[in-house]
Amino acid sequence: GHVRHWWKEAVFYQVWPRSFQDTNGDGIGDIPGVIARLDHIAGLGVDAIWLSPHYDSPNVDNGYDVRDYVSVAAEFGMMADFDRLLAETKARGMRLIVDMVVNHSSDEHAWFVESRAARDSDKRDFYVWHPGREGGTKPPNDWRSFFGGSAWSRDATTGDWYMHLFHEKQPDLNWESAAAREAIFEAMRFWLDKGVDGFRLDVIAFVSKEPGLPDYPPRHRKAPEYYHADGPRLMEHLTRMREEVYRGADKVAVGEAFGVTFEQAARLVAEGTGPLDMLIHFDAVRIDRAEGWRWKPFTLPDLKRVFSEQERLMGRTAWRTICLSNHDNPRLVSHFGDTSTPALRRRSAILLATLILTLKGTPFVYQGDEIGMTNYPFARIEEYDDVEAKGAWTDHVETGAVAAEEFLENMWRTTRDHARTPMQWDASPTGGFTTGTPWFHVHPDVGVINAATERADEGSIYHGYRRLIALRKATPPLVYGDYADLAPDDPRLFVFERRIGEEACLVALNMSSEDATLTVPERFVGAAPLMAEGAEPAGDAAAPLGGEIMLAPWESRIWRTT
Ligand code: TEU
Ligand code: CA
Repeated sequence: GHVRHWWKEAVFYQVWPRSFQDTNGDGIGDIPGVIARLDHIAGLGVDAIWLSPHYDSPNVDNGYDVRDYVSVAAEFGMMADFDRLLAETKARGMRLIVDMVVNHSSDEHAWFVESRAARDSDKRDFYVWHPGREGGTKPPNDWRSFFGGSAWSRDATTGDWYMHLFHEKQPDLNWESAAAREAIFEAMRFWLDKGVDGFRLDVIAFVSKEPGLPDYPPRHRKAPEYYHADGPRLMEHLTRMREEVYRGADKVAVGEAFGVTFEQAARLVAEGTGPLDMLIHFDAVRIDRAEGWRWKPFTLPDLKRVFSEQERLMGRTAWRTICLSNHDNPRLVSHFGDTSTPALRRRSAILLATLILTLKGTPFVYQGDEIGMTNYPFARIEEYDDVEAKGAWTDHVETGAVAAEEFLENMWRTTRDHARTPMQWDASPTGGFTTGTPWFHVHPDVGVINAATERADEGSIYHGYRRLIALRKATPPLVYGDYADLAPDDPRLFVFERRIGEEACLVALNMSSEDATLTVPERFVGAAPLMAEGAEPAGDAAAPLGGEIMLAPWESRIWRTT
């Protein structure tokens, strides 16, 4: 079985500080705001917080462009505020991990300012510089930025080109340089020395670039993330990071695994030997994604197959996360649930909570999903904030390749901006997020969907999360149990078991808007109900399990062998 670790048993809650809670009326969430809302987070029973970037940044990519790795953004507060956040988090029995964005920095980072100044600058090799093709006028290769355009920009000072897999204001750091690596590691040690419990490592699989910087191999043109995530020195760089930064401490390293296959993941997080502890996978959350911003339909069997494949390839030798929403993806209930009526929204949100808290892996809850926040009704491109949305618009609509209407339909389904509207704390027009003008649109449904309403109602989504988190903690098979899908082809039901020897749980979720019949596997006949949400009639839920049972639309149930 799996070796026990705190981070395998923990439930994480992600805070995206810009939109969490403002305390000084400037319309921007801040660290004192996170502190003010710690009881909301702790009230769920979560164990750890992942704080999205809190560093000084020009905010081209909302903090994922770091100007100074050992600072706190002025708009978020001061270092003393961060220290207080850490202390107050620990005082509530929770841990805190911070986001490290070290595949790239901001172009305004002092390292890059120095690097670009001259070819013989001391920091030249901190970044990836290359002369252009065709007399320097064309980029060194055909790599694309994930935010649109080429992955290379020509710098006027020397005429050389620098690489940026994201925005041109996010130059890629050169992990081939020992001095650059050491500078990165020093910044990481600064936060560990303060007492943070580890890192979420942004696009960490991209740090090893293909030597010689060739054009994309043809098979990788459509999804270059798989190419960038498979550089030849990735394992070496991460192993060195583990040794020099973590130094054996029981702190967690959560890698973001954009472009990492399950086979590769099994090596990166191999129990006991992998340089990382777990990875945030994209296979499920991007199940409905064609390339980039394009949406494509999916079926429930497609989604279920992801988790079976993961069990097959990562099985008992590598740990994983369950992350079906974050600041880069649509709202959980809009994405995978049913928002057609308030009752179905509530029921399907609780079903999705059940799913992420009972699948195998460490669950990540994203701010606002615990109160059932939904996608924002973006209509025009001007209403978006995200650099990714704007870059895609430039590449596809402004070039005439795609009609505006088609683009906007797809973008609405896939945009990261859904996750970035302010937290809805109460029913007031700014949702209690700020007393000033919010930096980004407050969702028009704030009068109905907000934390105050949720906390006052025992049957709410918030309390559903709270009960499920408690249930998970009290039920070992839900943490360490093996995973098996019991009805992989069923188009409506997601039915799986979690098992440690004779001790097992059966989870049955009706992920459809129609009734569905569950044929109870022999070994679960007589099992005791642990949880029932949305059962009709409610009385049914208390009976021991047997024969066939009917699940109402978006009903979720859990049983345990006795
Ligand atoms: O995101 C990784 C990433 O590349 C995708 O998740 C991204 O959302 C995009 O859709 C790719 O098409 C991480 C951060 O989570 C994200 O917020 C940053 O913008 C990105 O890295 C760059 O730092
Ligand atoms: Ca503020």
